[in-house]
Amino acid sequence: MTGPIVLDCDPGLDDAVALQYALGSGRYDLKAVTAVGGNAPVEHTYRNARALVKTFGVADDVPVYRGVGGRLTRRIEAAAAFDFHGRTGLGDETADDAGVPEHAENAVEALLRLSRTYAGELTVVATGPLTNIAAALIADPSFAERIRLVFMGGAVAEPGNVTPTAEFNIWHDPEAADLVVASGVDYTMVGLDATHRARFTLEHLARLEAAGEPLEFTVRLLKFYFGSYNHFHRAESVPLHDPLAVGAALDPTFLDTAEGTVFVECGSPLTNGQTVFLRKEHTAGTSLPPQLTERARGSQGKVALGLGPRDFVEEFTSVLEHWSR
Ligand SMILES: [Ca+2]
Repeated sequence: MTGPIVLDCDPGLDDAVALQYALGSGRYDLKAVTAVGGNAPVEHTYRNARALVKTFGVADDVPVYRGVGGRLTRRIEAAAAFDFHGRTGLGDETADDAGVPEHAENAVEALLRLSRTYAGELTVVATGPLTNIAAALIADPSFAERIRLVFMGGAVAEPGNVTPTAEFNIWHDPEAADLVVASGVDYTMVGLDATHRARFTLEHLARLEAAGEPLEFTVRLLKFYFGSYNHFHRAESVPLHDPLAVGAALDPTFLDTAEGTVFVECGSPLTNGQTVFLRKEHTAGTSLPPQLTERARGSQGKVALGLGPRDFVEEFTSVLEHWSR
């Protein structure tokens, strides 16, 4: 069982099944879902998140908070991923959020409050751009000392998925991401080096289809995801980006990680949003400028460089196969 946890997400097809996985496993003490703009603008992701807790039967148990909207990064045009995640952000689904409570408290306020209630225990799993997390750190830098952060995003040796060097979540708000990894927060970056290897295949999908009615919604989401992925990347299987980050928050053996420092490129039109990883053991010998070397000494985290010994895709499929609400 995890300690208290918040899912900060931008649903988003893989955010949706990541949430369902967390609920289905029964091992996540989910205190809240916070919505952030990314795959779709925050108006959509907030509605989608509320529709998802309703669909998954936890609308009375798991409050959903709206992100602050906008991004720290103002230099480049906001870009949602409607072409990949569909017109609502959830494929062709109509997000039915009727009756799900709305809260005056926003996502940043909720994150800060929960970080105080569960100081030193709270895990935040971020599966969208890091805008909400950065906004919480700006409002209260000591937020960094009270939480553990596991985020899906970035790439080290793997090419990017939105530009040749940048992964979508980081590229969408690079300044936010850089602020977060420089904040001193205890973080684990689950980027494309790991998620591109967590491949959910048509055989896995067939197992969920065999479960029938309880998984019809999930199977529709995953089929849309397969369709988008095949259209854009010519692949016959899909990476479980966001679910893997949720899985790793509970069991780090899903990942192969290394310790070190992440820097986010925020100045180059070519490599904007690229994550640059300096391994801990290379910190002393680096020829980076002194201010970056100093930062490397002061803010280190874990970065997934591949998959670990435990098979996450099997775990994910097996949890969802047994889904019932
Ligand atoms: Ca996401």
